Amino acid sequence: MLIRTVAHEFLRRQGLTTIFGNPGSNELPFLAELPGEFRYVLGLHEGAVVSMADGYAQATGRPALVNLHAASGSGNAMGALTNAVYSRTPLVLTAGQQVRSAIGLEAMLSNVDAAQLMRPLVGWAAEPATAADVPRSLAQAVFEARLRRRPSYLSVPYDDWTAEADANTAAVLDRDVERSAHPDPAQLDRLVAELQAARNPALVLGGDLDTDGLFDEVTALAERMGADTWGAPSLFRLPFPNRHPLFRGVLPAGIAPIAQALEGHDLVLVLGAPVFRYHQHEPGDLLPAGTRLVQVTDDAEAAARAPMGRALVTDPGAVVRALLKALPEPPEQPREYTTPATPAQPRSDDVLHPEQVFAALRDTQPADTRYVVESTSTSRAWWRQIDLRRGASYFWPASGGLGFGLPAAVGVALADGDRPVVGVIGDGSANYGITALWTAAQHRLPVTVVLMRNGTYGALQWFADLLGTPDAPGTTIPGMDFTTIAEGYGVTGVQATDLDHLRALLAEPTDTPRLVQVDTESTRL
Ligand code: TPP
Repeated sequence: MLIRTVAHEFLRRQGLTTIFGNPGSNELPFLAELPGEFRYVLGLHEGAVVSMADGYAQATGRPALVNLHAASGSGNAMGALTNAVYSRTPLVLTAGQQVRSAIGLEAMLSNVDAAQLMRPLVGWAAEPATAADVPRSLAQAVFEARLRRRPSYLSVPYDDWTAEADANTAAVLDRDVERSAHPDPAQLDRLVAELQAARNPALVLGGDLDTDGLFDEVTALAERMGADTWGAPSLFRLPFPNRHPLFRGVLPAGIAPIAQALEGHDLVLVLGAPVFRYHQHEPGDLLPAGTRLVQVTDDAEAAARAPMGRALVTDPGAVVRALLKALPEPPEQPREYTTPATPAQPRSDDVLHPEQVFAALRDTQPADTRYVVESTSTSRAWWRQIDLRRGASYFWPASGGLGFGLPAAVGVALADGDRPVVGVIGDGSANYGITALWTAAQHRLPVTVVLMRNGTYGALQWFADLLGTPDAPGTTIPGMDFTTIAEGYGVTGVQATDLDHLRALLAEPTDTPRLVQVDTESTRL
């Protein structure tokens, strides 16, 4: 199937079969082979095209589709677009672009920076990075226009339309996005019916739920459903007790491993998370064959850009509470938290395995400790050992940009003196936020920084294996002593000499900042 065929079918399913346009050469491949029910309404200047579409959309109460010619046609449309912006008309503007290989050399009719041209007026503008992403981007343009009630704009290189589409590209055909300020009773009834009809539903929970204080309520929901429960990939807050018997872990951040993890589930309910925050490129099917996905989020942009599934854009907390009311209560069962595995051992005696460090934290720190974690290659070890049973216990750099951890640990400690705060910080990461130690010292904050010194950018070494680039430079960082750096900022710095020493250090409560440096084995994610 061609990309064009998928796009036409998507537009047909969305009821966008009337195209208002004024064409040029770049648009012809999109307009070719239009299915019979499409109608093309030709306007003789783009201002008239946009205003016709604006009137049509306002009178039908639905989005309208506009097709413009490259930069010149888009430019001509701008004056008329100002009306659509202030009437909040959901116009979906598409424009033809030169073929990809000709944009950089500015062949005639290249729209040099297409998205930027339109940005002051439209709510969302883009040009897909690859042909395979055209159908999803078109869907995003449609949903953005609907959700924001503002025109959106998509520029498409014309050679994309005749590229071959794969099965993942076609997943967009089944997409739909609905929005309501409060969950609509009909939407809720449908969701409850879907959950009850599902043979083996799964829950995927995102960081937003913890931000919204829903930790206990989503735990009750998982128990009510008896559902296998995952943390969303690239999880920045933990919304569920990680040793709960229903917890299956944090989903890996690759396409193929997510589909593998969700195998056997006919319905996946994603609450308070994007679908999905992938990281490493591990291509594969988006979902197991036959698995349906429903996303509930108040992040309209995340709903609009997802590659698959149905989305309800509404308050996830209200949906959780409504589901708790609607789903029957199962017989009460004692909650038996799972026991962590025995920590892995290091290969040499002069370092600790990260799992030993995390087990030491688990055993020595009070149960209500808050952790800010920026130690990138140790996340598997972390989840294998730690035991977090309360909300607002875990904070992680949500974009993957280092430099959050150490300063955020200081911020968390400043916010609330009632709960102990531990920063778990890699020796690479520490350098991006090290000056926060000075602030901690000045405010005499009772924060503990556990500095994991493995002498490497471990996560990059993991990536080097994945990408087949083992000779890339810049992944080792020997020769740093954070105890003396800490002292320089006025923070007590101690080196843990072995596991017993580390445990003894951590067992001592502190009312001032301290940095505990521990030499660790470089492990893979
Ligand atoms: N610069 C910023 C601001 N953010 C980034 N994510 C990177 C660079 C790339 N990066 C990702 S992980 C990483 C780097 C440099 C290594 C971090 O090393 P460390 O904190 O020691 O953790 P390890 O991977 O060794 O566990």
